[in-house]
Amino acid sequence: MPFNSNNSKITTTSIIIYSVIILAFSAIIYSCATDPEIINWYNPDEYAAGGATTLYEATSAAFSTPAPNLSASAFQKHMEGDVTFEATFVTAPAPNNAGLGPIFNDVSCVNCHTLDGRGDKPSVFRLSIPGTDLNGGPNPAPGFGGQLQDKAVFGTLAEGNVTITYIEEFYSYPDGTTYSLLRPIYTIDNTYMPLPPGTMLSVRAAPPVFGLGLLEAINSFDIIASADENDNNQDGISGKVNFVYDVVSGTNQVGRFGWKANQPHLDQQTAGAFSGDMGITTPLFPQESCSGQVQDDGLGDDPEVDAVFLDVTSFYTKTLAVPAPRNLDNPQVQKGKQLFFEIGCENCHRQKWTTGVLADIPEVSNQTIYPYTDMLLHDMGPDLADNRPDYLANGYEWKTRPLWGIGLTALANGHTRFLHDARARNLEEAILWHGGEAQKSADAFKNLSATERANLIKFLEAL
Ligand code: HEC
Ligand code: HEC
Ligand SMILES: [Ca+2]
Ligand SMILES: [Ca+2]
Ligand SMILES: [Ca+2]
Repeated sequence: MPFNSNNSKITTTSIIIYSVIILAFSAIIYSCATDPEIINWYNPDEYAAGGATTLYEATSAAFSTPAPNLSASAFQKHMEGDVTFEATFVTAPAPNNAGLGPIFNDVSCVNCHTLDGRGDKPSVFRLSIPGTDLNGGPNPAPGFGGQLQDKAVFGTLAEGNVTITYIEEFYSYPDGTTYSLLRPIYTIDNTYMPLPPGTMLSVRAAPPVFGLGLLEAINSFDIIASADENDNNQDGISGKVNFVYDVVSGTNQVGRFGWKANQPHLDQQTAGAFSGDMGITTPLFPQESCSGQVQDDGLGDDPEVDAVFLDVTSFYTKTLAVPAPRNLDNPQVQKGKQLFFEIGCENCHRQKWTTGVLADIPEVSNQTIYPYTDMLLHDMGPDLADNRPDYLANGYEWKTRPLWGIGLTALANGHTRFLHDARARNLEEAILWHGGEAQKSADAFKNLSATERANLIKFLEAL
């Protein structure tokens, strides 16, 4: 039927009618939302936290299981990546996995990413001096580069090591309940040559590596659209996109991975780990991390692992299953979830996204997911600050961590250390360290009753 003015009039009228109906419904929903007795915070859809990649078994393998929807060939590739992720590298010459070092932080991916989950202590020590490199990234410290390698192969010196001292500080909630936090103090010792003046240090623990293909599949435009750098909506939250150098395209792209969103995609994150953390050259980073320094052996460096090895390792991190939440129908969990929204946690830990298309991986494409991150940088205040800029992230800013699977950390990783440097001994301490843009939210948490705080933690433990 052709369009005519009469037709559009009908359309206008029906829009008005629909609007009235929608308004009426909204009013009903709103009145429910304000009544804690009536509202139901249970939505069974949320069990599928990773869409079709979700794993519905809460076991110690919760972080290290292939996505159940992988095709036969994708599964095969994933299993090859499982082997390379666990491969222990050794000094060359050797028949397999040779090329470790000359300087490094650890010998395999899995040694830091325990069971594909998180480390219980810092394992990577980023360094830089004021200024930026040619691409706007951290300015390498002369003689040390962008990272302090605290281990070395025979005949080479480690660049130094980081000593951690914790000071226990005691506080109390407004209701009188006491708690303590461990404030870390970092010192760089035993450097193989003097550190350049003004060297800045950022200490980081290994985050979990499941669900990351989904996060890579989120459309850049959606992330950019959700930023609010100047806090135009005046909610006190000014999420900001990091734009970081992409060695594949030679352009700056949306940063997604690392505690400061300093890596644009998993291929580069993985190649960066081989290079910086293990001293393994790849086609993406064909030079040793100590290239140009006094300990550079001057060898051509091959690369030590080829494009296929790199690709399957990266693919592995793109295709691990996301563990499903548990007990979402529990009344205390529902109350905790309501509080999570009410005191503003969800303003940063954004519950829901729909992924776009990740080339060649339909399994993570077009999925509805519940990662609880906005993928953006936030000022987290002076207590969490590392005072070391990383591309557009300043010394106070960190990327909102995804919270999916976080309740399984004890079961799957055998510890409950959280935050970028693993200083928090449990979920409660992780919240209590929040400052800056999250100060209001953290204060609201402190002002809850003990039962409400416990319910909020129960909700996190259900994720
Ligand atoms: C020495 C310890 C260590 C080793 C070895 C290591 N990693 Fe990591 N990994 C880390 C740390 C620490 C971070 C956070 C880095 C940052 O914030 O800049 C990280 C971050 C990551 C991330 C980003 C996760 C996220 O949610 O943002 C991925 C993916 C990853 N590593 C994969 C690997 C792979 C693959 C290997 C082996 C090639 C590897 N890692 C080796 C410690 C390590
Ligand atoms: C302003 C944004 C913001 C708000 C609001 C916020 N968070 Fe966070 N959250 C972050 C960032 C950024 C990190 C990572 C900080 C770091 O590691 O130094 C984080 C880390 C966490 C962690 C540790 C995650 C991990 O992987 O180690 C937990 C748990 C957490 N937040 C829970 C909460 C809860 C509960 C609330 C509400 C009381 C909340 N957050 C409010 C931004 C926010
Ligand atoms: Ca090497
Ligand atoms: Ca170095
Ligand atoms: Ca805002």
